Amino acid sequence: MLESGALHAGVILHPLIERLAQVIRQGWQTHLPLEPYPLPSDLGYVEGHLEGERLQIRNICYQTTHFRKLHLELAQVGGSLDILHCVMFPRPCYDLPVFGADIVAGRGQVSAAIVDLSPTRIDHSLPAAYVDYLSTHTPGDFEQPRPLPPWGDIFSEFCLFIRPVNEAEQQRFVDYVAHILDFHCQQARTATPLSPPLQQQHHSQQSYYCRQQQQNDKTRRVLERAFGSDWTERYMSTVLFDLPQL
Ligand code: BLA
Repeated sequence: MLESGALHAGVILHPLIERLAQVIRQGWQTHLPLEPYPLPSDLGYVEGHLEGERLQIRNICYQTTHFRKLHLELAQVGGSLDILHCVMFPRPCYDLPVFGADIVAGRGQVSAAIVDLSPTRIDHSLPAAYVDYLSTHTPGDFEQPRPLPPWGDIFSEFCLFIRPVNEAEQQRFVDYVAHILDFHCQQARTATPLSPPLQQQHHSQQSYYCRQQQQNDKTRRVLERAFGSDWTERYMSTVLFDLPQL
């Protein structure tokens, strides 16, 4: 495995993506007892062609006692579009939200940076410790907040979705993600299993989260242009947003 966040030997991604990938991997390695996650063997590193441009994807995946899947994906389309995608899916037997982050950078400009701890409770609430932490560790104002798409009803009231306008905002985004990731890993380490009826509820909320994310047409379109619709459907439903098992 490559040691840096690099996609492939010699391929450099947008600096914000390289920085965040490093923060995420460091956070996982510091706080969580990582075990390998068996990805379909042909989907760890994939390459396709998008309108003549190469689309490369690298997946880094682990599991732990509390997380069914920790997934970091780095992608580059030709020289023009760099993507970081990260989801930490808890096992549905724990009262833990879904950590998710996405960065899309095109031609040096970051168009989207999003991070959230998304509720898995049936009433869409977050555990009190999360509400306390997120209410008291706000990231500050950003110049260009972005509206959520219709499928974004899965996100919490604390979701941060912006177009960072300069280096200072990019760094503030990375620092914020680092803080909430550390907090989340610490919370997870002490989580104890829910009663079976509650596990069932968390299971169905996680399934809803995955079904909604699969409706992101912007992700689907990039993948379809490079790999076709059958491959994209399989990839989105088995690698990006597979439904949890009970
Ligand atoms: C937006 N995601 C996007 C966009 C692209 C991708 C091209 C449009 C950028 C923009 O509107 O500025 C592409 N994202 C990808 C691809 C992958 C990816 C190809 O992850 C993977 C291979 N998306 C997620 C996760 C979240 C997420 C985990 O995968 C949030 C936790 C959010 N991406 C997200 C949102 C948008 C987006 C909310 C904006 C969608 C919109 O405005 O319609």
